[in-house]
Amino acid sequence: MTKKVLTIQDISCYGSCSTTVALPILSALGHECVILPSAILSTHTGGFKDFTVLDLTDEMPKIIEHWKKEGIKFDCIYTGYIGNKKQFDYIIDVKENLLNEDGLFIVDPAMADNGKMYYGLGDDIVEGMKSICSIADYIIPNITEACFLTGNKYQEIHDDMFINNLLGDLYRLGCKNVILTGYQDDEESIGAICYDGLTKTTVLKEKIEKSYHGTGDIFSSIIVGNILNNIDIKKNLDLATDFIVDSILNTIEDDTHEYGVHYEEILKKYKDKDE
Ligand code: PXL
Repeated sequence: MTKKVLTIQDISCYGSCSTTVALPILSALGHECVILPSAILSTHTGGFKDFTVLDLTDEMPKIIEHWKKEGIKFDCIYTGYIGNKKQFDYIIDVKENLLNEDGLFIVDPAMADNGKMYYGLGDDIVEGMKSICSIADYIIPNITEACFLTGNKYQEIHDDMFINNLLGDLYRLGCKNVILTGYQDDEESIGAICYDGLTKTTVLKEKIEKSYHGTGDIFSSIIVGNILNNIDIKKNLDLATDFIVDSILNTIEDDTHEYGVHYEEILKKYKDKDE
């Protein structure tokens, strides 16, 4: 059955990330994707100079009030990049008032990578992300975001003690499940781990020495779509990590596309396999 998913994140008009990837991926996985844009940017903030930003903080409560009057409800709310701390209160309002009783609240605290916060984001965004992680059914941080959320020191290679501390600290924020991405137990492999407070489910793939913007947003969109399709977590992690590896391999020869990945042909193959 088609589920109604609300995604709350920015629209980066050019750049293959956030809302512009969530929409096609969630609909390809069979869901109605509704959007609440947090801002409109000419491009994402990584690797472009002089991008434009229209902050939509003041528009958000008006949209939410209209939906309340219309009696609109969602089966899932999935949040990503948020550039203004005031928006966390609106997100909590939407979660409390517009999510069906058995609906899922999923947070990708998209705010950092490679040991650093994204351009222009500071401690207030970390605090806001912590507040929504504490009430989430799933959170999907990468290693850098996980370190900012928990105060652990960032490192590139992750032994068992580092990972177990990180997973425990993330879980203690209050969420029900953690899906940690960018896990590297050595130089050659990379993957993701799901932790539900009891069990760890891990998927590792061969590492490709190239990374692109937007892959975290693509990964999360697939994970969200497949949670709603009741795909078990091991298979979900496996499909999502393979999807990212295939998208990177499909982009690596094109040096005009450094700002994101060519995932569209991979999505088409994924759908064709499904039918
Ligand atoms: O892909 C994450 C992302 C989303 N939105 C904006 C960004 C970034 C990463 O840099 O700048 C605006």
